[in-house]
Amino acid sequence: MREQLEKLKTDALEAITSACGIEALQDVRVKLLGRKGELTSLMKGLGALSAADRPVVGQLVNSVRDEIEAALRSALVTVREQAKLERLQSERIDVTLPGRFASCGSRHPVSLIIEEVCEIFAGLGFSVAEGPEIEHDWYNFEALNFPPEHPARDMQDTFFVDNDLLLRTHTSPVQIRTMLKQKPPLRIIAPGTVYRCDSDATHSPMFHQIEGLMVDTAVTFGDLKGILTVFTNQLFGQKTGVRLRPSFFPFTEPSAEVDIACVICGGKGCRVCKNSGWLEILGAGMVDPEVYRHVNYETENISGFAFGMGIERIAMLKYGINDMRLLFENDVRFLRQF
Ligand code: 2NL
Repeated sequence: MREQLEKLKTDALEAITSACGIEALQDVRVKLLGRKGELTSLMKGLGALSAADRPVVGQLVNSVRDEIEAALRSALVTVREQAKLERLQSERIDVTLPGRFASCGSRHPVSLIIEEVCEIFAGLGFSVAEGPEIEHDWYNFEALNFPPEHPARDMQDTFFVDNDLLLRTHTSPVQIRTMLKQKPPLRIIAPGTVYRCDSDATHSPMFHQIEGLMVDTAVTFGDLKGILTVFTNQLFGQKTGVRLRPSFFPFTEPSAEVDIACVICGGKGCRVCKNSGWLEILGAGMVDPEVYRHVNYETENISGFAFGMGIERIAMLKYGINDMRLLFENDVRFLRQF
């Protein structure tokens, strides 16, 4: 029996060493130590031994069983470690690879200026008004006192959809529509896309404008100058110089161009201001009574001013953009800078 035990031990340890994998080790355990296992059967034979041999062989069986159990335990640890190493190897990631970037959009400089101008005028009590981009001749020209033969009405300057319909050439029709719906007092600004049949290095057939209108019982040219000075100071800085020059528009009388001291040279004269020290940024004036007549306002007791500005020009001056085409190419490398 002693020899049988020795052989069983040697075979068992070899089986444990050569078993690969957790399942194979489990099979070995069952084959040796299970209810019908080899060692278990041997232990059942102990009863047949003499009373003298029984404790000695019994001890031997116990020590063989302990040895086999220890060998199984350590083999299991090794196999588990191996399995873990293999898993880590197969799941290995290269942390030095560059990541996948989620690219983020940004606001267009034209949108940024529209937003900023609307904010400034909101602070002065103006609300935003909007209207259609395809307009009737009446809202775009007739109501604004453009004479029938005015050059702006020419096919060469305006995109006509048909005889009466056109792409609006300014946002003034929005103000005409508002005045037809609403009686004074009125304080609105109208931002939006406008179209003119013109395309070269400094003109785009599609561009953006903001116009403003204030009508009340006693609005003066002084109010116009005050409001527009507050506006230019907020947009370009508190110390920006402002001046008004006489001008002409069919829809205002008197009319003026508004200049600011050149934001590039501060008024000394440079290429951007063509050595004048001034930049034209707005057109404005007191609303012509002829416009009030078209929208059925009582001309006797009311007065008001209106103004208009091109957004692309303001964006170029404010952000130091030297070519207007950059605003329409939508190159993300350009747009991301704002
Ligand atoms: C400019 C000049 C201007 C207006 C727009 C206006 C609108 C109504 C009545 C009277 Cl409904 N005037 N708008 C007035 C003066 C100038 O725009 O240079 N725009 C880019």
